[in-house]
Amino acid sequence: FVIMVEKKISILFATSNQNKINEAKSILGPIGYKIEQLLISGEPPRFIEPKSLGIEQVAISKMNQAKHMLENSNLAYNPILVEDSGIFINSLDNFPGAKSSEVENEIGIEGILEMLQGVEDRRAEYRAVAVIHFGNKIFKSFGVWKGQISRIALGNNGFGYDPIFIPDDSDGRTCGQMKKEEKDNLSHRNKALKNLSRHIKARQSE
Ligand code: ITT
Repeated sequence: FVIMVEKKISILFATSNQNKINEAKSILGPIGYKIEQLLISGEPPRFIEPKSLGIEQVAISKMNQAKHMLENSNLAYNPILVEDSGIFINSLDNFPGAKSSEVENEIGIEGILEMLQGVEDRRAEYRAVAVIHFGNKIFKSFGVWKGQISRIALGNNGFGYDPIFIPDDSDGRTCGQMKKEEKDNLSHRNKALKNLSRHIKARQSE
């Protein structure tokens, strides 16, 4: 008898954030994708990020920069993935948004908790924009994960704002307290990447 082995689609993820790579692997791995970090001379690409324009524009800019870096290289026709994401806090007018990684480095999650001291409205959402260059086309996809900012940081799992983000569609724990698979099944990154995979599948059956 014949065993059909479906070939995995290999995608290069242009990011310097190892957590994003790990999450993309566990989200897309089981549905037929092989995710690898894009390295140029052994280094992840360093992007100039126009943060003031918002995460969608940043993601598009990262894609343009990645394609430019790979021009004339043997990777020029490989599927390339980029992603930009952040946390948007309601009562802070969507701060830190596109600036989430800088703000995390500057004031940390404790700084955010201080800014929200005495604030009743704890609503926040994670957003991700993923862009893929696949088969000479660019596809873009969004993911939103709604939740609340906790009063104290709890749990060490995940990364970034996870210890202070309580998703609305779970049981009241922070993402920092959730198992990796629990977060990866619900997250903004899951929604954005699963959606992209639908674009890819549609493209393949064209
Ligand atoms: P690249 O630009 O190289 O991909 P980066 O970490 O700088 O890596 P972003 O500019 O997209 O990526 O910043 C995303 C930041 O948003 C991230 O550093 C966290 O502070 C926050 N963030 C995004 N998704 C998150 C998640 O799932 N859990 C916790 N924090 C998250």
